Amino acid sequence: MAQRRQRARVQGGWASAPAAKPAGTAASKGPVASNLCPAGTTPAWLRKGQPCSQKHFVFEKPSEVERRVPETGVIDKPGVYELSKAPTGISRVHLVPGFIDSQQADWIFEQLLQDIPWGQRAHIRQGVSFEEPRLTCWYGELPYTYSRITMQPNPNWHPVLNMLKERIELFSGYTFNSLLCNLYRDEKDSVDWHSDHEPSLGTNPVIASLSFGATRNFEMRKKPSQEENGDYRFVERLRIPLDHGTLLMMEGATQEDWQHRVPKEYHSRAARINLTFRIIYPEPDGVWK
Ligand SMILES: O=C(O)CCC(=O)C(=O)O
Repeated sequence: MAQRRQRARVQGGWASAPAAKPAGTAASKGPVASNLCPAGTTPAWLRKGQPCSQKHFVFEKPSEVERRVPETGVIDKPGVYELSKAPTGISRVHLVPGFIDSQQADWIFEQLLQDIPWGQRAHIRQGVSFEEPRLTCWYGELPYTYSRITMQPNPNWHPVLNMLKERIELFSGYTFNSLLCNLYRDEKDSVDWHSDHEPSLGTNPVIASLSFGATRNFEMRKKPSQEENGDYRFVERLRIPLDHGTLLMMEGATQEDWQHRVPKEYHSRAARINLTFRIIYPEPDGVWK
């Protein structure tokens, strides 16, 4: 992909040579008082001594240095990737394509598509209500609040979800108690930039994300430093295509230092299910507000 770049404006302009000072002024005592270009300012293409009736370019230092937009990195091979070490700590993802083999994944996808009680939630932003561009369902003993939506506790785990949770626990060594399911019905469904950093997830949350169905791009961008004042133009970016049966683990400072999204696609896409297993901690009084 061609690299986009932010060009600095080169400041300067076409200027006339300084006009000769009238006789009788202090400057007129100098060696030359004429409309010839002053020594040192004569452009190369003007013959020495040629009247300086033409304008020439006066260069001024650029006000900002050229900054390149870093190229988006792609993670599409199995492995553990350290994304960054700062500011909060190590951010790490672990990509496991084929965690569920494709035949099993086909069957699981169909079961979940049919059996999960999918629903469309609405957000209220600045007094305006709008529906999320995807369907969701929450499982867990505790409620989950994100973007001012509260998903009520739902302890009725589907047996297929229980089986998947156990497989991921065996693989990762973590014990998950909650699950947010997302159904992207087609290319128009998406989730916007966000981090999974709600207080109920604790510090350095571990998220295990399992995908079924159509491949969609999971995009990540590093949060800008304080000096950048929320400007994301020059931050590091990553693209991770998540396909049928792929597991992606996010760990360490990933939620603190990075954001992620699944953008809409321009070309048609079939349905995709994403399961994000999480660990939710109860508040001391047992209720998350
Ligand atoms: O669908 C995905 O891969 C990501 C879902 C997600 O970002 C979330 O549930 O917080």
